[in-house]
Amino acid sequence: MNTDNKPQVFKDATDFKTQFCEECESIFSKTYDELNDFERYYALASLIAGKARNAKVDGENDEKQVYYFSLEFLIGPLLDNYLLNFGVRDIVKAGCEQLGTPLEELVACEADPGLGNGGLGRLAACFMDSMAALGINGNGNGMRYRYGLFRQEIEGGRQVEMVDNWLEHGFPWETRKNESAVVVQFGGQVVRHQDGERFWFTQEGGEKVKAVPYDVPILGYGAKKVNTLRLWSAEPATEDFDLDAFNSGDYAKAMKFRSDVEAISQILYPNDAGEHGRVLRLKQEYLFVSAGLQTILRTYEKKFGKRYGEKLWEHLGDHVSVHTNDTHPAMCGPELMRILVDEKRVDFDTAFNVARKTISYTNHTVMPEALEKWPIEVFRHLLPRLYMFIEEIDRRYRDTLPHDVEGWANVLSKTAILWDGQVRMANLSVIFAHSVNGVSELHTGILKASTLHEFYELRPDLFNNKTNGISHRRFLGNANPKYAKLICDAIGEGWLADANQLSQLEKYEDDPSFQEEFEKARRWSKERLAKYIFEATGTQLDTSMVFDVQVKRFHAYKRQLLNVFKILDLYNRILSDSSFSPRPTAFIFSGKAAQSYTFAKEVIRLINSVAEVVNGDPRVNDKIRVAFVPNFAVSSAQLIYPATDISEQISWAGSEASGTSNMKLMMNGAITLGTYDGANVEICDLVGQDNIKIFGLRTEEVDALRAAGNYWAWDLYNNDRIRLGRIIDELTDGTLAHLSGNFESIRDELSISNDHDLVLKDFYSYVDAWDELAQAYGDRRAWNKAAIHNTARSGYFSSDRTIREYARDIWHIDA
Ligand code: GLS
Repeated sequence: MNTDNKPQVFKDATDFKTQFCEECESIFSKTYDELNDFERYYALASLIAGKARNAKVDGENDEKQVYYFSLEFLIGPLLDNYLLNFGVRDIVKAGCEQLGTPLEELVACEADPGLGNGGLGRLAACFMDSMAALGINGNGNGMRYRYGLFRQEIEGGRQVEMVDNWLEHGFPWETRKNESAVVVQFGGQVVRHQDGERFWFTQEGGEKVKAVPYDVPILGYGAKKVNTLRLWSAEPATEDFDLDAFNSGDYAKAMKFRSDVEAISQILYPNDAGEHGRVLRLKQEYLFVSAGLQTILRTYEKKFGKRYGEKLWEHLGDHVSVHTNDTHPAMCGPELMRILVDEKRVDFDTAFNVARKTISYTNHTVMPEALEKWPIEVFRHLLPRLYMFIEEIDRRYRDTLPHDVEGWANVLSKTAILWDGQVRMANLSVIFAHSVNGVSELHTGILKASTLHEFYELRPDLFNNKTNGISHRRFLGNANPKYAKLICDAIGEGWLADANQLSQLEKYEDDPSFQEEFEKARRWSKERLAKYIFEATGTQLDTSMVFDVQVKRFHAYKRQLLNVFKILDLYNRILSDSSFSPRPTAFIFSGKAAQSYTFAKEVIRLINSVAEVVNGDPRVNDKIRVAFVPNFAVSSAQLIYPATDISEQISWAGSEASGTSNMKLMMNGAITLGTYDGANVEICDLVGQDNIKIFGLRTEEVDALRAAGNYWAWDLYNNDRIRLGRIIDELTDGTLAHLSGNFESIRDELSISNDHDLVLKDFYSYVDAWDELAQAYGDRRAWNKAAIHNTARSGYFSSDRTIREYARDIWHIDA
């Protein structure tokens, strides 16, 4: 696939081979033939990374700089994507073929940087791709975790967490920038100084940490723009160590300071929409916020100092946008003020207005347990000067909150930053932002109506929706090569730059020869996935079966348990009714559960136990199979999406802010089986009711059910001992115990929480919907038509569209 106006990277395959072989020799001092596949991959990635860095033209324009602050960037492997973006994939493929190693094998050697948990981190990576593709000055600001999210292995059905040493063999895409290191300060005391009328504060003592940036070039499609993802690493600010301890032979003590500091960038917290509160996490948050802002202000001052003179800082928001991805970078507001007031001598009010003009905030969840809070004592101890700003902003906020607001006390209790001994990060984020957005229509509606309702009443103009999007180039162009080629052959390559052009596929939906090619591409992807699953797990899948997929983090609200209940129901019905013959289906799961999230880990164990029972039972295993793919990551996701027929998006309505695997799967031609939740609602609007299967309670019904307080889940159990009741019994009666025991805790959770996640409540509507959808698969022509229709309507979900909206409405730039 070529792109117009691309810089010429390789003239042809011969030129590529020459450069590639030279790179091999310069890095390893060995010839291409002497290298192993990993070394060849490394040399190829280094060659492409070098070209990406060289394509960068610094200071090329005066347009606004966007800084996207995110604790997570789940970038995934870059090589194949950059070949696509440079427009040299075909040349490189041919060259590699001639040299004797297929490109796919080199691509498969790339480590998957686990620098994110799930959707939120991947969204940040898709946004980086789109900003570069659209020519926006988009700078990523995040953390360079020494160890990524754990590597998941399955032992005896259980998730086992292994260290993810993703940097072990080096990361050819990054460059360490010693000269750009900055110092970040923790702890100590605040000291007041006075000189005549003037007074100021400094933070003395405490711990000084050196934040060292590692830059990764972000190459946009067509290679017209190269941006930077800057990831910070923590190091001791001085080489000092405890000399007394060292001299007395206590080396561990002598080095403790170093290891304490390095711990800050050691690990990514494995929480996704939940669990927080560790001091180390707060340190991470402050480190990347402070280091990022110090750098931004330095660059801005250099560039605009002369132009604006005294008024320099008042113009910051005209040239810089700081976007905060969730509450993790919430300290951007007070930290920007701190630097402006303490170091640049800007007055307090001006600094606050500058901060608010510059900063915007995206909320990604309505789960109450995920709205970050820190004990004031912990916060003040670690960040004494920053805390003074927060306290003062909170005091002024309370003072200015109009007393005639209806329910004033309630509004204050919901919106103040400091409350109940805690610093509430979501409120801090809102108070410092000129824009607050949700990530799907439904989610933004919930923010306005409940989560942030009081803020919305006070400042409706702050709120807006930006429905999420995904990189269609990576998740269709790279991930699904056969289908992507078919699309290119039919409608040209324009869709890679402009995803709306996918709508041109509508005229092929019913075309028998296009459908036939579509089926072939799907079959190829299914075989590729089946091979991968067999190698990873030993589970054999028949590619003529429907591939029914649920891949995402494990969380109660996402209801993997409901999916398992459906599989057990099918199992029971096949065994008890010889005339029952469901559409043969392979149920595929993948995803990680946070280490400390016992319930989610038990659901993983349950899936593996069900797989053991079902796959080993010849009475059913030609009708249903179950596979759990370990260690879900961007790379394995790219194998799974293109092979999916049914996309399971079954969170209870009102729980999933948006979801993005729903978009990736529909784009690849999967049919969604989902609730009316998150972005499923918008998928439904776009594809039409005939091309999606919706089931279950709607948000209003869920709210009404919870408000009425008269739902007794166990009535459902008692009323149906044949289907639902039987499944629940099977959790504890030994049916599933062969691998590693029964599942009492799941049963207990269902009963104690009174089915909080509505697994029992939505069970029948879900099973019926699945039955109907799976039966529909039998009409191949109608199915393929719907599948292609899904792809044709998916252009809206390109992150290019999302980023255009952010640019226009929030950052105020043309794109
Ligand atoms: C999440 C939400 O749970 C997802 O629904 C959403 O798609 C994603 C990106 O906006 O953000 N929030 C979160 O904390 N993790 C997520 O994946």
